[in-house]
Amino acid sequence: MELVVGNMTFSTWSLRPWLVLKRCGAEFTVREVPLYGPESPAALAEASPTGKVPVLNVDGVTIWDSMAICVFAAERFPDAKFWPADAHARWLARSVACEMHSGFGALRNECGMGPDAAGIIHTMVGPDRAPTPTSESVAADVRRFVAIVTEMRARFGAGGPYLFGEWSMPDAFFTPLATRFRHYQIDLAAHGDSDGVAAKYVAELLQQPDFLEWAEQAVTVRP
Ligand SMILES: N[C@@H](CCC(=O)N[C@@H](CS)C(=O)NCC(=O)O)C(=O)O
Repeated sequence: MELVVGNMTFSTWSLRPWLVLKRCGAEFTVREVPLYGPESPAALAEASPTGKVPVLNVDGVTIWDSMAICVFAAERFPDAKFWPADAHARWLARSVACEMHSGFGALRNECGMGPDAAGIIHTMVGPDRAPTPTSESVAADVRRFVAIVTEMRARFGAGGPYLFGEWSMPDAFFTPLATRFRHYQIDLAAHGDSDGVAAKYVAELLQQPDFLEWAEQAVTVRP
């Protein structure tokens, strides 16, 4: 299996399937296609039917889209238990992962990773940006994140430190978001996280051994 990713320092979509494949112990190689360079359009067109990464090359098939790759991994590696065993938790875990996949647009757009209009490159692996005031749309996204974490941790979090207790698919989808909170120094307490549950969860995501491995590879491969 080959996972084709964007720049590991800032390709948030690429991080998710990488975390999932690491988690299940799959053997896979990684090929990094540099984004935003003069050579990028041709390299992306060669690597991916959509011109976007990540894609996974497996059994002669190219799977595109991070969600499709994660669903493939859950199917191919059922012992990894990427979705919670409890049915209610599982339905909600899917809702959370899908909401992250298709939503949180203000956070994505206004707290972006990669080069911004001024040429500053924002990365998932530091250094952090000076805190800046958040727009109302970003604040709404942050409040929504805090609400999800508060509810799911209270209902399903007893078995471990992750969103549904033990590590599951939503944790892969929220890890890039955790890096945005860190990089843009967004204070979750100012967005409804009065008891610190969401901040604790974010810290947990940022210290996952697999994420730390990604971060180390990211700066080694492309400082
Ligand atoms: N929904 C897609 C989004 C993929 C995506 O936007 N990838 C970015 C890199 S993080 C990309 O390939 N950008 C290149 C471009 O748009 O030219 C997924 O989940 O895989």
